[in-house]
Amino acid sequence: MKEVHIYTWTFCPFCIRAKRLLDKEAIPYKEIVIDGDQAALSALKTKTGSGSVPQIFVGEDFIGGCDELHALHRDKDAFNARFGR
Ligand SMILES: N[C@@H](CCC(=O)N[C@@H](CS)C(=O)NCC(=O)O)C(=O)O
Repeated sequence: MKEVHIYTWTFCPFCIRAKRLLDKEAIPYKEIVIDGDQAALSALKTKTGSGSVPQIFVGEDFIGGCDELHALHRDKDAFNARFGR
């Protein structure tokens, strides 16, 4: 399985919800908390086009945020394929 990274703010409900789904699916991930780090958020926006958190990556592939993760999860085969399992 490729390494999963999730960029978050500590008190972001979308981040908590996204992590809950990854936990439920037993997908290990590395969390990068960027509370108050505008430079980090701005760098993410340049890279992905999104200026919100969470931002989820599988390897170098950008999955999206919480909504995209849950939409992907509705198709189990696509979800598992995307996470390489
Ligand atoms: N549709 C996004 C919404 C995420 C979102 O709105 N996150 C808030 C924090 S809880 C945020 O980043 N707000 C700052 C902004 O949108 O500029 C998702 O599903 O991840």
